Amino acid sequence: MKRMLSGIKPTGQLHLGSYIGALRNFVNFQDDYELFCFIANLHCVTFYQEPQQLKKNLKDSIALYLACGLDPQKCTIFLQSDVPAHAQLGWLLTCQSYMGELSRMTQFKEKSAKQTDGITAGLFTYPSLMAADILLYDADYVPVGDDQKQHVELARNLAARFNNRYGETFVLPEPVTPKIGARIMSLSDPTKKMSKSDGINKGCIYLLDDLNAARKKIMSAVTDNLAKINYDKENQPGISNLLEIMSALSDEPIESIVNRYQGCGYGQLKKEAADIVCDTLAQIQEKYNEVIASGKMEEILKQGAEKANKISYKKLKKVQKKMGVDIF
Ligand code: ATP
Ligand code: LTN
Repeated sequence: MKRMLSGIKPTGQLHLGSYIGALRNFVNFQDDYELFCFIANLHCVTFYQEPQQLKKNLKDSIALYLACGLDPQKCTIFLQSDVPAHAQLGWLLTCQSYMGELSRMTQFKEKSAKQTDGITAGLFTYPSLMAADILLYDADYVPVGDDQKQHVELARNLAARFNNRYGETFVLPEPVTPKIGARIMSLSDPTKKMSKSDGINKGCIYLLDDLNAARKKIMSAVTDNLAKINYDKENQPGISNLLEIMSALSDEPIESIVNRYQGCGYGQLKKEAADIVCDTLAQIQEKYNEVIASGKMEEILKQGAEKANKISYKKLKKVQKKMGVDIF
């Protein structure tokens, strides 16, 4: 069975973009791959996080992993900081990474441009830690949204560089992005990615949003004045985004939705989109409440970390031996 690994970095609450672009696909993959899913809490602290809020976001995202259908019997779920090999290999791979390649990372350029109170070294070296997350487990595939593809490609380059220098050590990973929904756009500005950095903005639907609030966000989504329903990302980004959301959540092909809506108004399309989104949120939220009440999260993470520690420690030792830092 091929191995697959992915992580989510809950610096805020998880939203519809992270669900459609990533989380939902992890659930579909867990039957066919040996899947590792972790919460990237070390990645969260590249800029200041209020500690109590961070704790809450981390707990919520584990509960949401389970609520969305990840099954601890089928996949390994853990917290990154419970597995020390991530930070250890992260350092060794930072030492294989060049300033030039890290400076070219789009996410670094975007996030550092927005940062007003100091850019941390962690924000800069973050992709080397992400490479360690992936390479420790010999993951063949890494399911991510569009914005993370470049980081997975860097992990692949670092793996190849290491193998060349020290001999065959790492599997070269491949990013896997969904055909529909790899980049869900903001409802208030469909030229930008839906993102939790939108805060309480109308552009982002959080998985734990009140259903009425979520419905209002869809009903007030920015569209255009062309008065036709087409999938045309360039000229009709708002309508195309709603079509992608509907198609991803209902599994109905985009063309079929477009055909059903010929001659209809945007209000009708938005209403169906809102119904589909609210149904999805309602199901997730019901399960989320059950998971929180069950009190099982701690044990699930403990078992996940045990398995992850075994695999990753072995890999770390192998790397240290090859590099000559381990002497006996
Ligand atoms: P944000 O930009 O909202 O801060 P992020 O990408 O930094 O989000 P995560 O919550 O860790 O942080 O993202 C988890 C996964 O969801 C990643 O694989 C990412 O590519 C994907 N993802 C995030 N936003 C979107 C989006 N708008 N559309 C599709 N996929 C997304
Ligand atoms: N960088 C990712 C989260 C992340 C990840 C990973 C994803 C950290 N380590 C390893 C896939 C594989 C993000 O910001 N969404």
